Amino acid sequence: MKVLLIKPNNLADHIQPSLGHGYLATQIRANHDVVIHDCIKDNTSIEQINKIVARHNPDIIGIQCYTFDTPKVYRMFETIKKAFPDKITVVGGAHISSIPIEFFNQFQPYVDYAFNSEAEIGFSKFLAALERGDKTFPGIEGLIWRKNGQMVSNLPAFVQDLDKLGFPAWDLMSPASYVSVGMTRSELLALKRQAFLSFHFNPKIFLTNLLAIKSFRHFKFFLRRFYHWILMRPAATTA
Ligand code: B12
Repeated sequence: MKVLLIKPNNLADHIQPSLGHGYLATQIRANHDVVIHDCIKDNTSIEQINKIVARHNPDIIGIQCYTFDTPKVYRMFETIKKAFPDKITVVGGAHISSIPIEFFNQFQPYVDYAFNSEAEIGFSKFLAALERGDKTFPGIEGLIWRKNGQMVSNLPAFVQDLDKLGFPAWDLMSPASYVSVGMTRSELLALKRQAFLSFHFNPKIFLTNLLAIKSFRHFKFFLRRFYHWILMRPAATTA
């Protein structure tokens, strides 16, 4: 089966490969084709998502969802399902792990399946069951689905020996491609620190930061740091 894992676009100032997708890909790639698409890195809008789906033509589309992603992810699934009703849609991530049933309910009718909590164990079994045409999903850890109109939620399983998981599938996420958006981890940390210091103490550093801006996205990131600093400032002055 072909699986497309998507990280939704969002305003977070962390632009990094998704560890969750990387670990999932490692578990399933021996038996399935896997593509990981990061909408943050590639700046993919909701309107553009069907082009990505059409380009890769997967059987299954999985989207990672944090709570603050929820409205966007809902619209992404809606857009995809309306254009590709036969494709299987799956959601996972921190939000669904915190309120699994409510969230699955909220995403009807555009999401077919969801995973509660860690999915390394359950997701591989789920794909194997789909391949066999077995829709009873016996004992598939963490799976949430509808059975005869009723919602069914399996208990999640947690990996005991993390070393057995191997490494995330870095080659499918191409960490080097993240450099072009100006957000390596070291740059991010350096920028955070410099931005914080510059607004506090030194207009020269502020200017240096401004001059170092490489792209419009970098500029927007810089503005967000400034905004965060404004939010932090009252607490910092009272401390
Ligand atoms: C490390 C980390 C980060 C790293 C990201 C690491 C990465 N590149 O993936 C950094 C520092 C970049 C980060 C940033 C942010 N984070 Co963070 N982060 C974490 C932390 C500590 C661990 C997450 C992790 O990597 N776990 C290991 C991986 C393997 O697990 P996972 O990503 O959850 O994926 C598993 C399952 O969720 C599931 N799954 C995930 N996606 C999918 C998709 C499908 C289809 C399926 C089937 C399953 C599935 O299977 C995966 C494998 O088991 C968690 C806290 C926690 N203990 O979980 C917070 C956490 C996830 N972060 C959180 C937040 C809020 C953020 C930010 C929004 C912060 C900010 N203000 O900017 C940003 C958003 C970044 C973004 N780009 O979207 C919140 C999310 C809360 C929520 N309810 O949604 C958490 C839970 C912390 C908290 N308690 O508040 N984060």
